[in-house]
Amino acid sequence: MATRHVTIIGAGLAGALQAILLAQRGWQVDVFERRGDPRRFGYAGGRSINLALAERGLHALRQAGVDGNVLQQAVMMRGRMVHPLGGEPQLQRYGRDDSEVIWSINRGDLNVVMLDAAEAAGVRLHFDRRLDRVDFAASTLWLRGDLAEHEHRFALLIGADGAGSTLRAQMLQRADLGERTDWLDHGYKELEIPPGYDGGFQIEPNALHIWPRGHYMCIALPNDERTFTVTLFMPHEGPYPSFETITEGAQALAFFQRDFPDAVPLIPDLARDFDDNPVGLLATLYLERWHLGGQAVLIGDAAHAMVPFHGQGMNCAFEDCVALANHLCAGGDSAAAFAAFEAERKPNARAIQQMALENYHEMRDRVDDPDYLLQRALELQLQARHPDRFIPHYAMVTFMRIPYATALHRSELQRDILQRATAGIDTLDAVDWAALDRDVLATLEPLAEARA
Ligand code: FAD
Ligand code: E0Q
Repeated sequence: MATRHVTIIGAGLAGALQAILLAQRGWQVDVFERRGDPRRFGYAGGRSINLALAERGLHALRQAGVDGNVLQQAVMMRGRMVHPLGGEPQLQRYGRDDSEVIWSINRGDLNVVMLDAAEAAGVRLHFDRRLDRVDFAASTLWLRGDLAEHEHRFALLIGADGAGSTLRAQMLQRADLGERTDWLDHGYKELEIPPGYDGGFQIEPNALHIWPRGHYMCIALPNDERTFTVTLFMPHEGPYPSFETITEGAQALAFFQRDFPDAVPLIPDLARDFDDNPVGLLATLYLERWHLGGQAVLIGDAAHAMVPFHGQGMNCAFEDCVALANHLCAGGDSAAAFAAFEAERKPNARAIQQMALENYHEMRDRVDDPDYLLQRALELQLQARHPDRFIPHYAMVTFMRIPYATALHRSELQRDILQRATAGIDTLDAVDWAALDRDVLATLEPLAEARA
């Protein structure tokens, strides 16, 4: 078959992986990236930002053959270390054992591993090239970079240019994509925990740390250079504490001394980090249509940005890449491939967007609540009793690759079961196991993908 050409906008997480997967299957791939080459100039900003990589994303990296190089630089996270105000931190394991864990990976390191693999697979990477506009009728686009304008003819366009996608804006000028953005009224700020005096991690490395405080929270993920990236999430506006009432480093320090006292000695440059780093915005982006005929399609955040509270945005974007490569290589024309891709992925993106919103409430307000802990303990018991039917919500999202929509549907059924079983009781000793087993068998079909 003749060589097929594709042009990808964005060499971030989704763009780089999509490029590898198509080049490995014989496609000629050009990728245009607004920023400079992170392998030459360091990753944008130079700050260490990390992400949680889970089974969905890891499986996609396996398809591209880069999982080994990525995991080498990752830090295992066994669970959530919850830091209550005035109490001792407690580890809540994510899974049943160390086969059920997630990985903290530096965004820049991950990008560099994938860019190297893309080049090795024959991808042509063009840095300092920002998409400016597209003429779909003439199959031509224009990029800016190095103080000049560059013209490029394309056959197929894939938009992996993130939540603020320029390609999406250009597609919107041609067609109504049914776009809607729901801004979250909370934002975030990143801070850093450096290594201790001995050069080691200052707190437990193999965990995702959370300081839940009701309407706001902090989290910290480990980096392999023995630092942690701390993220404070809180409302933009409104009464103290908010980004409106805490605007500078000195105020942030006083706020941390009040609400996160155990974190203060860990973050020596807290006030300066707070002043230097911007407040990040968070939103959910819904699109009715992800493609323009057979010419252009959106993937990752460009198609379905979500709030970060389930740690699944990148994982979902990586699943998109595998799905799109499969549809494009299935033999039909590109319009059919894009339509099939959208039909497969849109319901699943919607499902994880919803679960991500729900997880914010859970993380900031419920993880240190006795009722929540009772339900988590009961989930584990039910999984042990019915391993093929009852799989905890977190495990379906994080350790399995069943469609997100299936995970959401089963989670809703399970939530009802848990509520029926724990109504009016405060210890597992009081559970009516015979009735509960009947409820599970009647409510949940067996799941073929389940692991005993
Ligand atoms: P991006 O990673 O944003 O990449 C887009 C690329 O396109 C960039 O390189 C950009 O420079 C380039 N670009 C943009 N415009 C143009 C243009 N006009 N021309 C050329 N290039 C352009 N996900 C997880 O799975 N786990 C987590 O733990 C997690 N934590 C998160 C924490 C926070 C605070 C946030 C905000 C997000 C988090 N996410 C997490 C989500 C994750 O960051 C995104 O889902 C992921 O980066 C999406 O990848 P992408 O390739 O679609 O977009
Ligand atoms: C994970 C791993 C930004 C972020 C990333 C995450 C998670 C959370 C809370 C946040 C969800 C969880 N979680 O612990 O349930 O599993 O990625 Cl805030």
